[in-house]
Amino acid sequence: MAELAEKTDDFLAAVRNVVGPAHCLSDPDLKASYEIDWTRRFGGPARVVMRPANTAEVAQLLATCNKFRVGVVPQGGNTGLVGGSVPRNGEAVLSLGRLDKILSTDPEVDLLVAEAGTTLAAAQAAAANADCELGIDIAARDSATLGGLVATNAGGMHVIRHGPMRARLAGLEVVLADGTVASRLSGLIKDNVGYDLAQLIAGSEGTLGVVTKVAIHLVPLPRFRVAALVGLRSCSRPSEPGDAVRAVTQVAVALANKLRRNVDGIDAMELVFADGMELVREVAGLPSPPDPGAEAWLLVQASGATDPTPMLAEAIEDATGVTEVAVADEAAARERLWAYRERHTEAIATLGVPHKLDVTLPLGELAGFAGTVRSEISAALGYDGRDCRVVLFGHLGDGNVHVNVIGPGPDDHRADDAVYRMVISRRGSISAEHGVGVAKLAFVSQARSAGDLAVMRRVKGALDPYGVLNPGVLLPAV
Ligand code: 2HG
Ligand code: ZN
Repeated sequence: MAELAEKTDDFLAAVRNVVGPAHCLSDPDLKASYEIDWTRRFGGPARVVMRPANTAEVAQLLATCNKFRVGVVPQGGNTGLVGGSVPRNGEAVLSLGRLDKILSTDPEVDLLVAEAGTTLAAAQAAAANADCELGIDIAARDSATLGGLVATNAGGMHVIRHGPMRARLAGLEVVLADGTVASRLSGLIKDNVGYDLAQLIAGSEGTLGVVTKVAIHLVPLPRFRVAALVGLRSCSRPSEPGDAVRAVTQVAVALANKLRRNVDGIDAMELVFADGMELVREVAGLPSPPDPGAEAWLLVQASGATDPTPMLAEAIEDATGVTEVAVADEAAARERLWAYRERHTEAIATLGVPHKLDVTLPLGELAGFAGTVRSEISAALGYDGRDCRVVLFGHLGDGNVHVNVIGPGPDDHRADDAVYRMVISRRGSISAEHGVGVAKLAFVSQARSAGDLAVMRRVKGALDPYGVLNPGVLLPAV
């Protein structure tokens, strides 16, 4: 015991030596905000919170943690929703918040290079100054950081046009568990010399290294951008609970398919349902949407060098199930339409601690899933499910639906398990864009083949032999 205390003292002294006492937080009040995630479902005590100022300090800190065999949880804006960026049991938190400099923005080669703790909003602003954009956007843009977006391979609103974060990634700098710094930031599109470092790290959730710099491909700022919020009704006569949701989801999927075929430059297609709309309007005090009595709304956005409005209007006009439409081409008006979709997360948080089940379904399975997910959750919870609420919304264009379940306690996995089982049986993915974290560990071995998992474990073992990087995240214990 005395030996352990001595070791801990030595470890803390070594950390203080690297970052200075002001950035080595061990006071419980100062550590508190780093120890719990945004949902309040995940978290635990941190041994210490380390706040390095640059790559060299990150490298020294990781070498120290490796030497003392102390687990490290990298943390950016702490907007993760799967428990992957908060400590579980006495790990050291490595906060990247001070690495927040934009290093270059070059419209000639369409490249932005920034430190990993830069917020997405700051990077977006820098890109806009150069008449470009990043091609990636999420509602948590003001807090979420580039390093976290890479580590989780975040998705968001524009995946259908520009792909997830790994598709935006032009290179990175990463620090390995032993303090080795590996860097590839040239941003060249054709650069085939061996393994792709950036792609290996993207989606590795802090288990292979800590991202310290990120290079992102930019896209030119489009001259025209238009958003339309489309009210939808299915006109079905439901006989079973869930039939109405299934029917209107089918209407939305059919409209999305039509838009995809007939409108150039679609950069988002998002779906919200009547219950979520009502909640968001109440919590955020938003005005009536088009057709306030609609069963669902599709928010579609298109952009390009020519005005996409006529093409969009023509495609929507005679589509089945469309009731009323609001169209906005100017930025502030577009934001007002986006608020109905983007403010779902905060509105749901007012109901309690949500279970956030971020899944993808093949588009042909989406309506069936949406129609039955509530009854499957009720069946899994039995009597305990009587006060449970389920809110669905998401990125319809890529089949990514956010199932939010409010009611079960944080450690009650019955609803989660029921939803993941449904997703696997429908050939979907249990982890669409938020990552696996600790929330989905139990399902990783069903979602990946044995060979696939063996590769992941060997890569992990080679880069982090003592298992200090984000222990307990992504890879289930053997
Ligand atoms: C979004 O699409 C985020 O807004 C959060 O991925 C999803 O709150 C959620 O469930
Ligand atoms: Zn999302």
